[in-house]
Amino acid sequence: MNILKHRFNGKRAGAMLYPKKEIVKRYAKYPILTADDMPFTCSGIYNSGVVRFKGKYLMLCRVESIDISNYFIPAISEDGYHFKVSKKPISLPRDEEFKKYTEEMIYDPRITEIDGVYYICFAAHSSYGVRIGMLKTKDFEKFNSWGFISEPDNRNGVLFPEKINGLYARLDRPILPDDHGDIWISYSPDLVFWGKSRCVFKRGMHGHWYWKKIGAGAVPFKTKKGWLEIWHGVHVMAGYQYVYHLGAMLLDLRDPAEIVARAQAPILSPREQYERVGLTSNVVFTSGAIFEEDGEVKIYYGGADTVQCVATARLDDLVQACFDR
Ligand code: BMA
Repeated sequence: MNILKHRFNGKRAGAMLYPKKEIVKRYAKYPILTADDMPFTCSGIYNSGVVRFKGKYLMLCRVESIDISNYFIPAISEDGYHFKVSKKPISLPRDEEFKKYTEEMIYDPRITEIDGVYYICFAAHSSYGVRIGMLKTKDFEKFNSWGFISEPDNRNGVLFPEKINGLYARLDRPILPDDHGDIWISYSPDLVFWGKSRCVFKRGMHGHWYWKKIGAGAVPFKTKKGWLEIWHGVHVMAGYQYVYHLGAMLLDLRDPAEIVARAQAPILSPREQYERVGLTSNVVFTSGAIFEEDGEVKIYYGGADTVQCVATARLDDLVQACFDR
């Protein structure tokens, strides 16, 4: 008992038994894209952004080449499962500001469509720290830099698909001196100037599955019960092994800094070999989901920082999971 108490740091062990029902189902139990599908030699395909585009599924794959350079490569699919990958990465803006703040790497693209314009928030690493950069495109051929919408250090930027109370809104994660942080929200009248920042969700206490790191994942989806956000939470095994899970929560429709309800357990955790073993072991990490009209949700996620996967769920089940106790 003492050992359990220590391990869970006061959390009552065995407080809840979860039913065997699996609400998120992996597609065919195999990644949908791997390094082999890419047009050049690369070490892995990570967490890709995805959006509907001209009636198809458009994925912006985050790919790391063997010299550890990062690229965004578009891929198109008719059904959301079989993707045809472009022959080359997108051409990135060449202006000095863009080069300066992305000199080390770009990653985790999240695509939000607002009025026919696609905004891609991504993490930009440079010697100045990590910031949230934003690209803008209408056709996924020409990409303009929107500039950098955060100071260092901040990432996991995700733009809401519509204005809330007359302002654009985004989730992000300012990074604290301990190298981690919490999920925040900020607002903007023009996507340039951001403020009214509030903390949405803090990391759990030691022993929770999200005690080490948390961050927004997919673009929030509006439901009757709130904005559904699929996010990631991390705990640490054996003192050093990070384990990335996916969670679900509902944010208030009019004041998304308030959590309406949150699933207590992860909705997806590393289980399959390709989620457990890779460039970074034990990672499921989402940067995008597609909400189908029939209530199915396709959750796209990177497995072990090496392969691109998809899993499906019913929207109703995800919402219900937020309320289950
Ligand atoms: C996060 C991001 C993700 C990555 C994950 C696991 O901090 O960098 O791109 O998938 O770590 O390594």
